[in-house]
This record gives sequence, structure tokens and C-alpha cells, in this order.
Amino acid sequence: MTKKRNLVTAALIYANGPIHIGHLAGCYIPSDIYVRFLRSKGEDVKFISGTDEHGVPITIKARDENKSPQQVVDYYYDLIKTSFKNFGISFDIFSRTSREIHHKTSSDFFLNLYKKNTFKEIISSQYFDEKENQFLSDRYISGTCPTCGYEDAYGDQCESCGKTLSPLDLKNPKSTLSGNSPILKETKNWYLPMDKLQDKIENYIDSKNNWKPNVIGQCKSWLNDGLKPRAMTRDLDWGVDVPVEDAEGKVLYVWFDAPIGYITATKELEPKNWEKYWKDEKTNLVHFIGKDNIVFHTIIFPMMLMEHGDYVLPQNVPANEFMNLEGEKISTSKNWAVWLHEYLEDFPNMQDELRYCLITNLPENKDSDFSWNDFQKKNNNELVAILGNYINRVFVLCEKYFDNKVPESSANNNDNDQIFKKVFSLKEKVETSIRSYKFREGMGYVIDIVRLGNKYLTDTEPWKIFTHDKDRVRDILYNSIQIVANISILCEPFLPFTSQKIQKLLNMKNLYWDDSEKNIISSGKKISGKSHIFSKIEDKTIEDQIKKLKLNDKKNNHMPQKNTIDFNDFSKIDIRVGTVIEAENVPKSDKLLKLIIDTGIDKRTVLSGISKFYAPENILNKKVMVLINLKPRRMMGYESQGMLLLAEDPDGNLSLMQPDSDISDGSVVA
Ligand code: B3M
Ligand code: ZN
Repeated sequence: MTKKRNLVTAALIYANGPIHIGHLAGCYIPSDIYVRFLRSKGEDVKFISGTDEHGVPITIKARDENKSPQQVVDYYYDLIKTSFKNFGISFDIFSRTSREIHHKTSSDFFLNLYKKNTFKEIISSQYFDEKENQFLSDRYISGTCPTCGYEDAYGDQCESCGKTLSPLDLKNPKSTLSGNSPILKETKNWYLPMDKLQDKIENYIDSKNNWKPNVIGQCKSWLNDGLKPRAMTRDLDWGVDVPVEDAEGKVLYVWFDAPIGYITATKELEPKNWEKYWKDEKTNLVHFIGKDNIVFHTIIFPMMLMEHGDYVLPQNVPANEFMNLEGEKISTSKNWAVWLHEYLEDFPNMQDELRYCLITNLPENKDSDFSWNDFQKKNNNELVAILGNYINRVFVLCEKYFDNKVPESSANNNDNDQIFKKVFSLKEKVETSIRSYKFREGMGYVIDIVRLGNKYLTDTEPWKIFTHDKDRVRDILYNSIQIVANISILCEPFLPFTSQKIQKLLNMKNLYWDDSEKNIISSGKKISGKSHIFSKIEDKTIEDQIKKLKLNDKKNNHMPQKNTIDFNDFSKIDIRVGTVIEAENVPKSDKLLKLIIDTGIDKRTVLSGISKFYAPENILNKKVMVLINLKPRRMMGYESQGMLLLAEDPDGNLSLMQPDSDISDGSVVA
């Protein structure tokens, strides 16, 4: 019988930031479990991933950091690849879409469809920034949301009300590159006629009765709205050049080239045999992704493959929902995340501890949450107290009674059959769970086997009978060692480092899924003495992580730099040193203080919203800095003739700005 063939992909992550736990829980841990299991079953499997290095998010990051897009993706490619490797995600290849071979593969793919007349050429009006001399992609345009009036909505979405927008919906559109108002200019692009292909794709999706409900749900919602032609080329200068005439300054749409990256990576991995994985009907092609990538993998990419003609289509796209962190959405821009490379620095050699916490919390059907306290609990109460403890008990007893050797099993070792019936029924359940992408459930069954082993020791109490029934104790520990060996095999897809550690203690290695049997390790075999696989995590460690998270969050919540001004703008501002000579609360206001300030050139009234932070008597006689040429404003019945300089942090705390010495009132601040 030929081995089953599988091609398993995990999303090509944008190379514009590091990996965080949300990515791991979304697709990298599930795919790694699935692949490790298939390998252990002896099936032919290739595990493909890499970085997505094109698209506007990369160019935005490059602009923000004053670097070239290539510098940005080079940096993140290395960081991401290294952290995956150290975390034990077992890709067969981790490629990147900026490679020459990928440009060629995706460009050829485009040409193939182009020659078949798949695309529809459409001329449309797009916003163009005349100063920067470029068309503006959706993310480079901001303006007022037509729905809620939010002034900084993006061209594709309003972050305030969440509405999906098109740039033409925005009122007062502005280029985020130059700040100028863009003009509309005509441009030609090549569109995938998704409207015409809808029936075909609908048949394909309807034929999949084992897809997850959250995945089917998103597909249906797109299909019900009716598919529309979608541009597969963009006016942008970073990406794969469009390989046809009259396409200067245009690149392939990032969602056109990125999934082809799976094909490129397979080519790199198997230069001679790659077609077997993509063009032979027997291949089981599975894409692991997060929920924001669903329609690209279930509708657009399959459509591209269908149009090309000779490719297999995805068998399944087991997308996960999102994982939150401490009750809030993970956010790269707000630095609200647990970064994998930082975790690995703070917790070296504790990969499985994080894996376990994420696996038992996978957002398989709905969004889930990671919290540091839960991480500690899962480690201390489950990994240490159940799994680690059980294994240690078995090794300690073998050391104590049998000098670190696997004891003989007697002729009437009936427990062996009985207990392994239960172990194997759980093993089958683990298998079914993994094959149906229910990894949380699968992990649970593995732990059930551990509980079973633990209960067996507790029920039979070998330490109580050793003096009068050595034979029975031999059987009990013989059986227990067999259970431990089986656990090492069945936990491998989930906890690969732990599996290795256990097998090292057992003096065994490279055990496959179906090696698992009730007499797997023979009597007389020398095994290790004590085992120490997991350690308790102290409260202080967890408190430090929570502190770090909150600190990061604050640091990065600061207002971004405002637009550049020239000195001329600045010199219009007149700030003076003054002294507060009278201070009182403004009646009926919970914010304002009314101050009289000696500015050196006059005495004037200034209202300031600082009463939450300064009582009148605490600010009296203080030196301050006052903006004196601000147009007077009426507030609560008084005229304010200036403004105090204050610093404000992201939480809204205010602090008074003061000169550093007793410099005289009226001195000019500049
Ligand atoms: N780069 C989105 C992401 O990183 C996108 C996935 C591409 S998969 C072909 O979340
Ligand atoms: Zn809005």
C-alpha cells in the first residue's frame, strides 16, 4: 500500500512584526500537532510555511521606520524563523515570498490565467497622490467615516465603528503619505471575475461536509452577498511585477501571490517531486489559518487553482478564531501581546509549558483567552501535579524496588490486558480528535491516560504490598512503565519536548504512533532513576510578566508624532514664565481652577483643567509656564487669557511644567 500523501500549510505570516501567542494558537500549534501526528503514523507529509513579504502593511512599516521594505522583511524573516525553530514548530520548509523563485512562480501563474483570458480588464478611478506621484492603496487614505463621523477612518475600514469602507466612501479624503487631498485618476487593473465563477466555487464548498461551522459560515456569508470581480493587480511599487504589457508600476495583489507561496515553497523543498503534492488527486491538501484569512483560502485561492486547471483543491481549511490576552484583543500596534521571542528568553526550555496552555485554550470554535494566571495554574496543577508527578512516581518506585530496571511481568499479569484496553480506547479517541481537528479534545484524552495510570498506582498501592507480594509489585510497575512509554508516544504531537525527555529517561527513541502497545519496553531494560520534567512557576514570575505587559502597553500608547512644522510656525508661539498669585476652584466645575498669573508683563486670568491633580493651595505661588498669545476663550462665565503648559500621559494624568531655577517672570520660553 502506498503511504497517504499530505501537504499541510500554515499561513504565511506578514513579515512586519514578531510572532505572538495569537498566531501560535490560531494556526501554528494546530498545524504542528496535525503534522507531527501524521509523521508518527508514517504517512507522507510535507509541512509548509514562511513569511508573506509583500503588501501594504510591509510598506507602511518600512515608511514608519525609515527603512526599505526589503530591510524590514529581512529583519522579521530571521526573527520569526528563529523563534519558530526554538519553539519546536516542525516545518519542513520556512520560505519567503521575496525570493526570486517565488516571483517567477507567481508571475507564471498569473500569465497562465492571463493567457486563458480569465481576467477582466477594468479601468477605474483611484485616488492618486500628486506630491508623492503614486496611487494610494486603501490603507494610505484616511478621512471622515460616512457612518459615524470618525475623522481618522482608513480607506478600507473605520476603526471606530468597524464598518468596511471603500476609499470613495470617505468624506475629506487625505493621503496619509503627504497629508494632501488626493485626486481621482484612471487606472487599468486585472480582475478575477468572481461573479462568473461563483457557481463553481459554491459546488466545491457544498461538497465539503466536514468543514468547521465557523469556516462554512464565513463562506456562506460571502456567497450570499454575491461575489464581485476583485482586482488581482495593484498600483504599488512593492511586490511581484505584473508580467504583461501596459502594466508598469503595478504588482500582483498580495492575496494573489501569497497563497502561491505554498506552491513555491513545495518546489524549493522537493524540486523534482513537487508536482506530486499539487497535481495528484491523492494529495490531502490542508490549509491551517486564522479566521481573518478564511475567504482567501476557501474562495479566492481555490478559484485561482480551478482556473489554472491542473491543481488539487484544498481538502480542508480548519481555521481557528482569535485568542485574546488578559481579556483584551491582542494588538501589535498597542504592544498588547506575549511575543514568542521574548517568552523564549524569559522561559528558556519551557516550550511545552506554553504549548500546553495554548492547546487547552485553543480558539477552535470561538474566541478564547490567555492569561498569565491561567498559564501558572495549568502548569502547576496539571503539568507538574498530574503529568510530571505520575511519571516521577513510576520512576521513583522502579528505582526503589528494582534498581532502575524494568521488572519482569508474571504469567498472571491480568491487569496488563485490562488497563491497556482502556489506554487503547483513549488512544483511538486521540486519533479521531486529531483527524477531525479537535486538538483541545485530543490533548484532554492524553491527560486522561495519565490520570488512568495515576489511579492504577493509587488503587494498587505497590508500596504497601512490596514486603509480602513482590510478584504483584513487579506486575504493577511493569504495567506502569508500559503506560509511561505509551504516553511518551501519544503526547508527542502535543508536547514534543516532553515526549523526548520521557523517552530519554526510558532509554528509547524514535517511537512511532503504532509502536504503542502494551509490552513496548522489555523487562530487564535499564531506565533512568528520578525524573524531573516540569517545575512549579512561582507567583513572582507571573507578577513580573503581568507588570511587563502593562508597562509595554503604556509605553506604546503614546500619541504618535504630529506633522512636521517649520521654525516659522514654532516662533509664532509665545510662552512665558509666570507665577500663580491667586488660585480658586471654579464653582460647578469638577475640572477647572481659576488662576491669576503674574506673567512679568501683566497679571491675567487663566482657567486650567487641573483641579483633579492640584488643589488651589498646592499651586499657589508656584512658577509655571504660560502660553500667552492664545486667543482668549470663555469658559464657565470667565475669560481665560492663556494656557498653562502641562504634560499628559496616556492615562490622562497631568503634571505641571515648571522652570528649573528661580528665573524671573516674563522670561521667554523657546
Ligand atoms: N499574510 C495574513 C497574516 O499574516 C497573511 C496570510 C497569508 S497566507 C497565504 O495574518
Ligand atoms: Zn465609523
